[in-house]
Amino acid sequence: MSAARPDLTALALAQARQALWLSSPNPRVGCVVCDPAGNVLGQGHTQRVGGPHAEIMALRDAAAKGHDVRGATAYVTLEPCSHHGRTGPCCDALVEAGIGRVVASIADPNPLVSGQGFERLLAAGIEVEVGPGGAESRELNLGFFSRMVRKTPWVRLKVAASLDGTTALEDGTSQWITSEAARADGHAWRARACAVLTGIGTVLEDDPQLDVRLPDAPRQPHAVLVDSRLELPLAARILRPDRKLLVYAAIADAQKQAALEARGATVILLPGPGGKVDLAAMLRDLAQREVNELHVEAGHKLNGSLVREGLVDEFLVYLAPRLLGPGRGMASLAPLGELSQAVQLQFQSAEPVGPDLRVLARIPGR
Ligand code: AOF
Ligand code: ZN
Repeated sequence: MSAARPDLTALALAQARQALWLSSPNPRVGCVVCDPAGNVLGQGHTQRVGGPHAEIMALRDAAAKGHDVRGATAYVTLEPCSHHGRTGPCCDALVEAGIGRVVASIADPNPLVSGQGFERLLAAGIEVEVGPGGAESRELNLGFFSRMVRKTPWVRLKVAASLDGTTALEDGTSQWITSEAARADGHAWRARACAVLTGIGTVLEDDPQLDVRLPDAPRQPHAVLVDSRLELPLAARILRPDRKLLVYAAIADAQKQAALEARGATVILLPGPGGKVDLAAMLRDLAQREVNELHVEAGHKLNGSLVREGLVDEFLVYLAPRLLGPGRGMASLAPLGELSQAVQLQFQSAEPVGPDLRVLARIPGR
């Protein structure tokens, strides 16, 4: 067996990245089919949910170019699927096409597939190698892996703050702390999420739309609202006929629920302690609704609850080069008795975005 070529794995990963805004809740997968000499015959990536997977796109691309793929190698960034989901099994398509060898980055964590895809390929006499590009593929699909393995979405909390950590003035004024460039970058992070979450406090104060306003965004993430007492005004901009809105409440109000549902929203009752929504249960429910990456843009109170309950995996923080002095922080936490009680994070990256800085930090081990 010849060694897997890093350049072809890199090409398959580049294909997978093209599905970043497109394929959710399906994973972002890329596939490159090449001849034994390494010449690329076809390539492709996962399409919209319900559409073809990466392998099918690559095989179609090769066919459209008139290439014979018998005996060819397929580089694919996830284990080819073996199940009948919304589409047919990619394994069967690879076998039928006469592919001789598969280099896969990582096993599919979906229990319907995991391991069985490789077994089916091996049973058909196809050579299988697993591993090249595995870490990159997992990172690109951290929401999909989280939903499949932990049964909860990957939770990314976005805030815009001054350099001294203030996210809003005492009266709630927060528009606009960071630059236009940082706001556009924030939209790109919304675009990759399956859903954008906020709280009723933010809706009543700012009336946000929480959609993606970028010209080339192929789909809109769902909107999710934590609204314990169902206070959402029927005229709120988050409530739109063309977009899915999930409202999590703690207290039943049949009349209000009916009014919201008549406008297309889905109301879910998940009461927790203190008349508030059970946030951990909400995340489990969102995972069941196929939410991989959850993008949180909320106020300091809901942020604080999510952080205190250990439900945030990653912080996406835009820092503006200005000082605002005392005001609201990123997340209201109880005062610490000692430093050892701090929420410990690990920096992933820090990059300039226009005049601002974008900092990514993770809870270690997530
Ligand atoms: C692949 N290649 O490009 C992707 C895969 O409902 P379906 O038929 O679209 O199947 C969705 C499942 O297929 C998904 O949960 C994951 O296990 C796998 N995704 N598999 O071979 C791909 N996107
Ligand atoms: Zn597939």
